[in-house]
Amino acid sequence: MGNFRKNCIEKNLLIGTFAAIPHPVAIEVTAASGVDFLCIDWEHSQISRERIEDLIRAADVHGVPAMVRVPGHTPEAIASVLDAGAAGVLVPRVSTAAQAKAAVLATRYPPMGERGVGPGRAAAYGYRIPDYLAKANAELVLAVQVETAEGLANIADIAAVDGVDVIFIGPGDLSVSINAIGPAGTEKLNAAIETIVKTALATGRTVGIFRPSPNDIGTWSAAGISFFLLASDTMFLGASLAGGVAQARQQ
Ligand code: 3PY
Repeated sequence: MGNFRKNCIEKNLLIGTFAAIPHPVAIEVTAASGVDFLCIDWEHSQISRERIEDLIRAADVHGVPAMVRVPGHTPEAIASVLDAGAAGVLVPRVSTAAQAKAAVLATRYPPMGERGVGPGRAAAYGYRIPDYLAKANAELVLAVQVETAEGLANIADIAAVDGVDVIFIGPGDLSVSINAIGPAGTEKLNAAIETIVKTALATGRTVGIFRPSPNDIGTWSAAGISFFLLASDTMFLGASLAGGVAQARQQ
């Protein structure tokens, strides 16, 4: 099993960030920061499929596993980024066990799943297909994103689906979906997150979450979350630059 999936499954602390800037330079800067992994955000950025392959290539140069958040549930999108060499996929808006099962089928080769065999970058463009087939099911990470009221209600069934490695919580969408927005909704949102964490951990799953800042990683880590996506390259760039400009103006 590859180290990235092993670390996920063993619930070792993993700190990553979303990559939303469509250029390999941003990946190189991110990779040099000490992150354990990164997640190229195909769902919420202008990154194209062609560019994804270049971004994964840049992450590979630095030995940082690069997974991809796909824009939906289609097996074609999932297979496409895995063929490009992604270390795993994050599938958004998974709200039922059937959707989680479909994500497993799209991610894993038979007999675990139904992923089609393609001569992509992951398999040295075709001439290392047998090598890749031998290790892909064991090494690729499948994270499903639970971020709706329906997903919260179905969390026990979603977490019970074999082949899902990480239950990943999207607090932003979840807060909107359960009407727990802003400071007034914090208690309700945290209670929902705790329900997801406890239920997923009880079935042995690893739990992940998006956090916009590092301030409360310790709190959620103590609650059992081990897989963190901390903001994004664009968020870090904006916050750091805004802080620097503000500091410069004070002098
Ligand atoms: C959420 O918080 O809902 C997310 O999708 C984070 O990217």
